[in-house]
Amino acid sequence: MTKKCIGCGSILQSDNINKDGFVKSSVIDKSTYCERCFKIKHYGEYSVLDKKIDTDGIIRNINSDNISSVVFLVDALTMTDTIKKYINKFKNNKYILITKKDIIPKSIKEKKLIDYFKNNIYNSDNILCISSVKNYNIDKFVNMVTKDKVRRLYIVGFTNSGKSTFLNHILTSLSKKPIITTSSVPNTTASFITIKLNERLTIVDTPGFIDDNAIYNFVDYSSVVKLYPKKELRVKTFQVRSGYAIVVNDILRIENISDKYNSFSFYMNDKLRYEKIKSKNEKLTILPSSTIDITSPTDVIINGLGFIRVSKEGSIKVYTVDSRLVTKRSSMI
Ligand SMILES: Nc1nc2c(ncn2[C@@H]2O[C@H](COP(=O)(O)OP(=O)(O)OP(=O)(O)O)[C@@H](O)[C@H]2O)c(=O)[nH]1
Ligand SMILES: [Mg+2]
Repeated sequence: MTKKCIGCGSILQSDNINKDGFVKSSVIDKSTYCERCFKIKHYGEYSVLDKKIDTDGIIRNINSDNISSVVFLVDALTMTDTIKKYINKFKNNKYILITKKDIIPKSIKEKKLIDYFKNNIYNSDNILCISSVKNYNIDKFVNMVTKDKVRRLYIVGFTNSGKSTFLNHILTSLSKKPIITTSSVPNTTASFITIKLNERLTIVDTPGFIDDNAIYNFVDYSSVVKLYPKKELRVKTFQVRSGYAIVVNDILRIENISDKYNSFSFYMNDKLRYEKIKSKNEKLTILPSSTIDITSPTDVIINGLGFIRVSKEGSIKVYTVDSRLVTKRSSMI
């Protein structure tokens, strides 16, 4: 009989060490986790899944389950337009959860995030902000789906949006064990993980979608972990005169190339190294760049890092590891 890893959903196997679900044949009978999950859980090792996630297959599968609802999780720090396309692929009854509220500065109120989402990404009455880490609004959401008599709920969304962490917190709140593996590298969950919460409600965790334009495609995984904020971030604001730039670690350079001063507020990990330099200093100019014209307050999103609010009109030049990371939206704040 096939047995699944309770941490990531892979079928346990001893044939190929490089494939998902591997455990040594000597321990396969008594194993509940695959080797990769065991390493992540016990040693914090960032082993990466060697399997391409079949996003279309996942969506087809869920859409064919007509008694189901989906809850789409969105990382509050990386809300981009791409999300819209994915949400629209689901035909089921939908809920939206904006996750990781605990890392967003308290000055950005929940209503602001939700209104922004409704007006710019997807309009729905079923949107909540949550934090699994702070146990914020998790019960409210469970009560909502219980009231709506949802029988099967799929947790979907991009990788790292916090799906498995969220399900673990639901399990904990019901005095069950938080068994699912979570990590800050992409593709932690490998396959569907079905958990019957009670006679009425079954929840299914799913593998996250990969965003081709996110930072984890362009830097190594240990950097992904370091770059992302772990706690409520403190906004760093710089007044930047013409001919000056701000450099962040070895990953980002933003230059004011217009003739007036501008103001850059960084909504990203404040523990990174921020440095104001003159534009003639060539630091990081080796990276690909793009020029952005700003006509009204704009958020420049660096997909997977956070965003920079640029408050004044003018042109800026953004250098980072790949130009595909860079998009803009009218400022949320
Ligand atoms: N600060 C904060 N971090 C969170 C929260 N929820 C999840 N995380 C972190 O986000 C990272 C990704 O979490 P996962 O639960 O593994 O994400 P996932 O959506 O299941 O990812 P895949 O399985 O790859 O699709 C981990 O480092 C979590 O600790 C939250 O509410 N607040
Ligand atoms: Mg997961």
